[in-house]
Amino acid sequence: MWWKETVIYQIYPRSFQDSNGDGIGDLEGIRQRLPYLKDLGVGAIWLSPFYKSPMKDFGYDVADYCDVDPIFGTLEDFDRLLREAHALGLKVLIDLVPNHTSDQHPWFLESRSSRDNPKRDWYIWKDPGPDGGPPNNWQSFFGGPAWTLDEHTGQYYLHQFLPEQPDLNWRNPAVREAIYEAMRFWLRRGVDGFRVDVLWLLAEDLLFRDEPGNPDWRPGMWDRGRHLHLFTEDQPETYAYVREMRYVLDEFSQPGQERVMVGEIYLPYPQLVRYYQAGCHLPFNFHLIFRGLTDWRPENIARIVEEYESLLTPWDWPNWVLGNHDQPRLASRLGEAQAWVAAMLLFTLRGTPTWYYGDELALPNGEIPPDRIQDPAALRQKGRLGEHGLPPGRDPERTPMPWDTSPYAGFSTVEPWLPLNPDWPVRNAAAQEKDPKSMLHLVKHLLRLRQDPDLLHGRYRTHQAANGLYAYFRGEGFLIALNFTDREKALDLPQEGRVVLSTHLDREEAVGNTLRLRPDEGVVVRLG
Ligand code: ISL
Ligand code: CA
Repeated sequence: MWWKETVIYQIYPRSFQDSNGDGIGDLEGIRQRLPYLKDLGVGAIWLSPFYKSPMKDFGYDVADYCDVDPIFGTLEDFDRLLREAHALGLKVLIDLVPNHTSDQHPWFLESRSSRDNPKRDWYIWKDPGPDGGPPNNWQSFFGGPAWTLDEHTGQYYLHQFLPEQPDLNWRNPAVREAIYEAMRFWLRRGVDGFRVDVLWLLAEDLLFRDEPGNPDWRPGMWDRGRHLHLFTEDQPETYAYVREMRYVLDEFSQPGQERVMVGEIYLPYPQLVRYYQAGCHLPFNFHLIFRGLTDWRPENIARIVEEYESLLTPWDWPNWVLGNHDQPRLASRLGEAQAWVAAMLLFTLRGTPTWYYGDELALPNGEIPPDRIQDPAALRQKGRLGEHGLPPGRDPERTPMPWDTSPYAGFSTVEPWLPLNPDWPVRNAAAQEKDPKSMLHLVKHLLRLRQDPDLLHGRYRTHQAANGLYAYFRGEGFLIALNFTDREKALDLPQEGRVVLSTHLDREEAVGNTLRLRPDEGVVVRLG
């Protein structure tokens, strides 16, 4: 099945390629860069939202599910992009944002117009609490209460994100059918599936109970962390909604042409894997991001891999992620040398990897002057969404793709919406293309190598995870050895083999019973 053998490449449309000189990336820009993606060797692209939107959360506030925002182009531009991607053999996934709409969506404008409007029940309205304040203690992801009072009708509406992103009422079958119709609109056009935004937040507790306090919360951490989310996350009803979405996808699926659902789900493994059973093809596994990159040691990474592998049934296909538009850049979290090692890890684990645009250049977090901050989450609460002394907000990981040394790095002809990485004159795709020892070339080599059936489908088995070294087998044919340190290491091999790829891109050679690894080196060994 294609989605088990592909690599998904995430594009943040605002930041990939501007084609009309307004400093903001667009669909036509993405189309022009398809050859780069084909040459890189990825098999699918996922586009973050490009729907009509007031852009309060840069497209995650949708005002029309069935149209393209003029900033990004037109429906014709989308059709052309899809057609050309398909002609190159690239699948296209789009972002579905079903949990909430924009407050400017016609559904919400109707819903808020009066208490007896037929669309009133399309959103979640509640009377004020006994003290006249919000109905309960739920907090939004972006700071402050998850409730905003609508003066005109005297009730509060729920928003897990910005007040400009009211939550739809998923218990209402008419709401569900409306979202499914939007899915069909894009499936008919030919999209290969959806990355579904905040899939684990679709339903909330029907009794609207207060959430219990989080004993680990400290002042300075984000508001959302004040409570344990027993009543706003991963409610049992959600599984039924996931199943219904899967039925919609299956209406349009044929063998070899499955339309797939990739779910954004930040949950512990035992809860995460239940989404497979509900019908989600690939519930995003973010554990490397939130437990791995924060504690980059072989013992820890091996535990993250083994726990996951042990919970999957033969029907569940694994997947791995190292970065996205909500998380600091990989290269800034691990340092460049270990980012290369991490790339080798991601592309040699069992399962479908998702790669974030620019990480193939080891793009670092952008430096955003205070007067250029764009992210609403950063503007509303100090610190970042996830603490750890990380830079404020999500702009640093959303800076424009540096293509070459022409003005504005070939991204645009004017100053881009976010600043370029300061080192763009040397760190850009053209420069790395010319340098056979660049990270770009490492990624290309890895993507070609992983076409081998053992790397695609062979089972995973840990060989060693200690002493700064992580080594594992894939199928019968491969051993991958990763040096997590900046010191030389040696590893005993069970049998002889051949180094077929080093992260240093400078050796291919036979190895005997001892494999020597240089500082920050990862290698793929073909056994036998
Ligand atoms: O980044 C996070 C966890 O480390 C979250 O706070 C993240 O914002 C959340 O998981 C939801 O993300 C998704 O929905 C948001 C949107 O702002 C994000 O960009 C999107 O990925 C609301 O639609
Ligand atoms: Ca543009």
